[in-house]
Amino acid sequence: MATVNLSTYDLNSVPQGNAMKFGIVVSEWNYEITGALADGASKTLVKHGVKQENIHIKHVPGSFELTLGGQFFAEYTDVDAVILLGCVIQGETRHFDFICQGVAQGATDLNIKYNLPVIFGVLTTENQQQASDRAGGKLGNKGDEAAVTALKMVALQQGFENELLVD
Ligand code: DLZ
Repeated sequence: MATVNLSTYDLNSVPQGNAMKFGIVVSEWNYEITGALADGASKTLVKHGVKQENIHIKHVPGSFELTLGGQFFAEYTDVDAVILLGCVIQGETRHFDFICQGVAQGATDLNIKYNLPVIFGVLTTENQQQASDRAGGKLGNKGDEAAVTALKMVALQQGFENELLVD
């Protein structure tokens, strides 16, 4: 089966982030994966004009804590968007399901509660290989994709705030 690099995107379609600020919350569980996601997200933001000093990275113990980490950014900072980065790998128990459900719903709730783009950059995989493939491996880097999504959502919001019609 042919492999597809999920992180391929049209560079010209990504807004410039020169005046934008971002918070990134990174889970320490599976850090060899989540660290690579954070690296990808950070580099992608910089590639699209975001100043290094406007990228704020904080760590939480596990993916379940990503929601509260995101809430701290929303409550205590003036970032334009938050990127949540984690990696949950299926184990023998149902822990996987509860963590995935919790953080997915938590991220959704934050978006709505704060009217703030909170990007879901959590890998939910069956094994380590699937995670590596998506953290800088043959299927790209989900952190890059999360950064592009964040840039697009901030630009969309700013368009609404400036009463510009956006396609
Ligand atoms: C406990 C746990 C397990 C079993 N697996 C993962 C995982 O694959 N990825 C991850 O990010 N975190 C895991 N955790 C930790 C939980 O996210 C959380 O930190 C603990 O349940 C404490 O709230």
